[in-house]
Amino acid sequence: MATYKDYMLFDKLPHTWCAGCGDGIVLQSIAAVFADMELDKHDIALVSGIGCFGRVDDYLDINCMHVTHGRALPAATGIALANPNLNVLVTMGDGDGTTIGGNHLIHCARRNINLTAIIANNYNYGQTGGQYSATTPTNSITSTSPYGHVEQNFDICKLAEAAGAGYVARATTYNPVQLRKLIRGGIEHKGFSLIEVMVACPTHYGRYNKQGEAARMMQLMNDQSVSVEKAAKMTPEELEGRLITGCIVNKDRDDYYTKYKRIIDEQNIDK
Ligand SMILES: Cc1ncc(C[n+]2csc(CCOP(=O)(O)OP(=O)(O)O)c2C)c(N)n1
Ligand code: SF4
Repeated sequence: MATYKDYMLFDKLPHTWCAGCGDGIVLQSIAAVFADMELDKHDIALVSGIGCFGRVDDYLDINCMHVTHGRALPAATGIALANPNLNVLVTMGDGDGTTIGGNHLIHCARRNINLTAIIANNYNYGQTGGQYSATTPTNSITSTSPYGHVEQNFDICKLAEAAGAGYVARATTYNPVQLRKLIRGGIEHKGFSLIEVMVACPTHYGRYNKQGEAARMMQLMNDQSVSVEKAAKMTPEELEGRLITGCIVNKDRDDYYTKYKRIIDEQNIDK
């Protein structure tokens, strides 16, 4: 039986992430899902953008493409449309996926491209020194908001749902068992799927906001978490500041390729 180790490049270790960074937990979870699903390496394509989390592809023994910051989704869209049989994954930080690349995110969801986007949300630009991103919570401190962040932040899951994503889920690195289940659900879903993973960046976000060491940051994210089932019985006021975890949206809608093919077939257009 395959294990996560079969999908890893151990000769590339030790990794470059800081001690306590949550990115490694997500990396291990992705590799474990490949093993759980017994995926053939040739049937997987993973595209990542630039950033700390973007480095996951360095350690995976599968077909990977490392592209420009913010442009992982368009590159992955090309791959998914050229070969609809591939399991296409896209790994991005919150800066990559929702800030510079936010436009691609909403259109990928709207078009329902058959791929799985995994966004590691550490609330800041980790790789470049902890600047604020589109998900940085209001009032929090970053290297570019030393007096407190004035902007309102995106809720990534709500954004994806509003843009039409058929599968939307959130997990934290405190609960890798759930994370694995949700990533698998995303890969099995036909159409655009998005999994937001809350990860600790103790080096920047945690330090600026006095959240303590990585273990405490993970405890904090778990304390903030509330399951989809419990959240359904809570008021908007009670949900203020909470992280809803689990599978938030799961509905079928024809993905782009299927719909396109049907139109071509129905009109008997010469391919
Ligand atoms: C087009 C472009 N703009 C800016 C940068 C500089 N840059 C590299 S990584 C990064 C932010 C990374 O933040 P995020 O995507 O949240 O990932 P993290 O490092 O936090 O995992 C930026 C701004 C770049 N490489 N390319
Ligand atoms: S800077 Fe933050 S996100 Fe980047 S490796 Fe270090 S802890 Fe992780």
